[in-house]
Amino acid sequence: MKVWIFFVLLVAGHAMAAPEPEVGTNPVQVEVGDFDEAIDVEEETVEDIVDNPCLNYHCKKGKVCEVDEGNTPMCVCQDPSTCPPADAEFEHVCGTDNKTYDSSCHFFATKCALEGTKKGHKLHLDYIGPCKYIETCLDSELNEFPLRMRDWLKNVLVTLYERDEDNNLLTEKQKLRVKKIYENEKRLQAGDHSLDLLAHDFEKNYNMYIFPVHWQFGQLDQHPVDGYLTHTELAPLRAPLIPMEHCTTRFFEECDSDSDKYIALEEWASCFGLKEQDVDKDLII
Ligand SMILES: *[C@@H]1O[C@H](CO)[C@@H](O)[C@H](O)[C@H]1NC(C)=O
Ligand SMILES: [Ca+2]
Ligand SMILES: [Ca+2]
Repeated sequence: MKVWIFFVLLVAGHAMAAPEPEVGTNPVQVEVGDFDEAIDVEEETVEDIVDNPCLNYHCKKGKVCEVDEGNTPMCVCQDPSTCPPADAEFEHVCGTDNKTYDSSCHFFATKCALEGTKKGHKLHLDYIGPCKYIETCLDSELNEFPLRMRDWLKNVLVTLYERDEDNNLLTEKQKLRVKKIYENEKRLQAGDHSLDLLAHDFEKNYNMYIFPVHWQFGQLDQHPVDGYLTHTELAPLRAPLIPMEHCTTRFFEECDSDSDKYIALEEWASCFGLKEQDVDKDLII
């Protein structure tokens, strides 16, 4: 799972900017773990002493394991100064406080220190890269966003399908679904299409977009798998996109139409233009 959000991220850089998905050249190489406040991604190293109580003791992002006087492991906030220094600008991240942090490690360590405070609760990783001025998203531009995003999701899936040979990027069930899209001769090939053409294609080939929209939701709905996306779950998609697509924030904000801070599958499907009767949680396979 991790590998594949990673893959999608690599594709993300190009996708919406240039519709031909390409892999491997995007500097935004952020693993999904970088956004995960809920689960730990620390790996054990061979040198770890066997009876180190911190071995296999998992702490969430921003915390590290330490033992207390009774040799009991516990998670404590990481001192940001112990984070590996960032060697490039693309490692910087921008917080929802519009402050640039050297790396996601620095961000989560800082957030941890604010735990329990209102400020800490509100602070999230907003996007990848240093904070910058992001243009206001106009209503007319907001409507363009799902047009390009849908087309992009479809192209990402087709690309994954084409490269799947031995990589197992898609499950067998997913492959069956994508195969139908891939083999459909009416499919709009990836390219730099006008918004009119994208809108026209969505109308004409509506069915080809149903699965990609569900698929992306399933990719993100992981912690926990409950049919709702939290801010953290949405981050792997949202964070690399914001610096390139200035409507990203507004789009996902408005997608939460009942403003409960979660994007339910129904809300997600509806903001991508799917009809209510086509929302099907069994498509998340
Ligand atoms: C966030 O910070 C950037 C860079 O410092 C600045 O250009 C931008 O205007 C700020 N945005 C907001 C909403 O304050
Ligand atoms: Ca969830
Ligand atoms: Ca909601």
